[in-house]
Amino acid sequence: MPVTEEARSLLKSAKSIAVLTGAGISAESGIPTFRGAAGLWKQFRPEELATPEAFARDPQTVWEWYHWRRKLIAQAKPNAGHQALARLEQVAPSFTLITQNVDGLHQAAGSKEVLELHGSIWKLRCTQCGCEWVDRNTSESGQLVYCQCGALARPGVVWFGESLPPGVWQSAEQAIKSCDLLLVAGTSAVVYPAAGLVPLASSSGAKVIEINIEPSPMSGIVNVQLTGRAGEILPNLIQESSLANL
Ligand code: BV8
Ligand code: ZN
Repeated sequence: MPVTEEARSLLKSAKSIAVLTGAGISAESGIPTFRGAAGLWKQFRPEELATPEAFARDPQTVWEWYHWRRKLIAQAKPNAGHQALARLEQVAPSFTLITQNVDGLHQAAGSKEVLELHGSIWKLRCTQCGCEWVDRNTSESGQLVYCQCGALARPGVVWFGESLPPGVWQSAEQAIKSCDLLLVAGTSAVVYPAAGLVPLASSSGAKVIEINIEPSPMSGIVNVQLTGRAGEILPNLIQESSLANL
């Protein structure tokens, strides 16, 4: 699907750009999405794994799932979609990247400021003393990890029923309310409150461009729908010619 002239001119005239990404932008890096045909949730059910109750009930199983995902992500490289957004951050007058992903691939592609709404799979948090640290160890055989205080550590991600990190959420909302262009790439837009950022942008007066291989529940309210893979569309959209006036 070619990038339309309308999308190019919206990007060219944008003064403040916000981007919201989901698992679809990492699909071309080999990381399974959650709800697609081969999605992670097909083999598992989120309620059984991505909730504090699941971890309290069976920490070993939940941890083994995250350990399996950490090993997979550790092998993954950022793709052209991640790289195009890192380039856009360099040239846009005002730019905020908001992601639902926990894989860290935007940072690996060179994005400097990334708002991780759902935390990071590379962070661990103590279940008792609240200590949080980066842990990139994927060699162990999925053994549970413990904090220095002796309590069990958990993945530093936001599970269903848990609040998003307050500061991160506020910054994301602020960026959405003040942007004049929102790019939404690779999200099924079914998880809230993250998905609510799309109508919030639109009601705040921004134009919205959706990049997805298929329609989402938000497709009805976006200004431009670019159907195709983010790894192809984003570099095409964010090429020099579109950035002339940025
Ligand atoms: C909360 C953990 C309450 C980390 C995840 C209304 C308001 C508030 C909450 C709710 C609400 N309604 C319901 C809720 C509860 C719940 C929720 O939204 N449930 C849904 C399922 C109905 N929300 C919550 O529980 C949130 N917490 O609000 O707490 C609260 C409030 C105050 C005080 C206390 C409590 C927490 C939500 C976060 C849950 N954690 N993951 C991890 O393990 O990863 S969610 C999970 O889904 C991932 O984080 C992921 O990021 C997220 C969204 O999925 P997507 O990224 O969109 O991925 P998906 O596979 O779904 O779609 C991929 C898309 O890409 C598809 O559209 C596909 O077509 C496209 N695609 C594929 N390939 C490509 C592509 N596009 C382009 N190119 C390609 N190549
Ligand atoms: Zn501790």
